[in-house]
Amino acid sequence: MSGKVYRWLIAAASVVLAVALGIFLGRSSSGHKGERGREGVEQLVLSPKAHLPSEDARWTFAPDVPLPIGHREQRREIVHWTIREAQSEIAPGVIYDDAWGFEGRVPGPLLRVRVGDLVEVHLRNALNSLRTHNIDFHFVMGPGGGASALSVAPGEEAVLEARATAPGFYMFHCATPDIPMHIANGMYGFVLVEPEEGLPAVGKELYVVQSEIYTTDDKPGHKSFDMVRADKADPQYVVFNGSVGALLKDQAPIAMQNETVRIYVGNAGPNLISSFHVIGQIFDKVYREGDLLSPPARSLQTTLIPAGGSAVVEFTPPVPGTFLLVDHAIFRLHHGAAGSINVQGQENAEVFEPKTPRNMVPMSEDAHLGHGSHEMVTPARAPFESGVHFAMSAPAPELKATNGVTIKMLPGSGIWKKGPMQTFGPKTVTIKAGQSVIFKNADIGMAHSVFGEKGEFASPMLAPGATYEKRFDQKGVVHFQCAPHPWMKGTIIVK
Ligand SMILES: [Cu+2]
Repeated sequence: MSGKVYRWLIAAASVVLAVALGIFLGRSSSGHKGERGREGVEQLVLSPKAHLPSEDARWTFAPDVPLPIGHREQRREIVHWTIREAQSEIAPGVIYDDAWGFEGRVPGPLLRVRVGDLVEVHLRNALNSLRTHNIDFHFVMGPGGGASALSVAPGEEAVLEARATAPGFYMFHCATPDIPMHIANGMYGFVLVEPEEGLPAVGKELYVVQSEIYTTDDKPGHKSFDMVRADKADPQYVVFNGSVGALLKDQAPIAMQNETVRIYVGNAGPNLISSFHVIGQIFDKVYREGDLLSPPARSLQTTLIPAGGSAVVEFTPPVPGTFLLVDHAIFRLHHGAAGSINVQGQENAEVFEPKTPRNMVPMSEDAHLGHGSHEMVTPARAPFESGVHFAMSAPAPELKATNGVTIKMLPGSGIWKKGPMQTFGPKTVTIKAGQSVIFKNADIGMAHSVFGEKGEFASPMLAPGATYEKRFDQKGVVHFQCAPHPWMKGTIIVK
């Protein structure tokens, strides 16, 4: 056989082999798709749009969750939302001037529909908005999740019809350039698409969204968006439901002992991944990443929630108490990442029994957050549980510095509450140029810091008992505050 013929035969054989392989792969991939595909989804038979009964969709603001739907026929669910650019109180006394929100709220609404429903969204942008906005719905199978179809200039309205083709707990957000900025400023919400048979009934459902806020300092008490910090993923605040303390104290949701609590947890980001944990609980079930089709994970302590994603967690508290929601990337506590749930019921010593009188329990490292950092332990144990430990004590006599005055962080400063509260004591001091101020952390079990609001100075984090001294040589007025607790403010007058 000549070399030429030989090469021809090889080429012909290759073609035959490739065709055969292609047929084989084609068959096996179509067979594969038929067996698995989008399991539980591909069987979905869509009722024609024209025949669907219409109704106003059910949606709520956090932390509330719309009532369950359960098994029913497919429907047309009608939503009317308006986007508003507004201000929002992101921490007590701190107003954020770039709060843009669906229905003027951060986080935006939780919409609840059933798989197979047709969602008819009417999106309006308020006339006094300064920017165009839109929505990218993660539950929508279509270009941009509907973003360009729903793009609305100030005063405009747009309408989109989109089918909920798969169950899950989905984020939606504005996707107008600069997209990260629009998300960082609060333009997000969630859609719960129930499976055909609904979800098992539980005692309490909650809607919680974690997010970061990147702020620059403007006028006193006012902050606006800081692109430099956002680009570096260096948030001033990490919060649940839009602001520091949105789920604390009298705003903490109430649940009942032995009744299952289900939390739909969204992570709007825009940068951070959440290590979501509830202190003093084990999750019975976690629908990881909002996957409502696969069997849920069981007995988890902490679950990861991607930025732009979600999880659905359930736990059944056997004893009463206050239970903290945290991101267990735990330094985010310093930035506001804490919420709580108050569980009511009877003590059950078979499950949990403190053997030492609580007021005398030291801040031990075997407490739930055993990271050896006392300020971490405190919020979990004392202030939220009883309120006793932080009963305001009379300020001790001033410590006299040799050449200056002392300002103390008073007990209870780190726990925000409505009404008058102790923070710095005294709040205002007058000194002579060249004198020092000694800041002493006199709080119990909680770290604080202090910095000049115009960047005049900044202390490190001060553990309880620690002091920080700063000399002031220039005449003038210096406003200062605590970094993790922005409601702690004071003034130094240098004469
Ligand atoms: Cu926007």
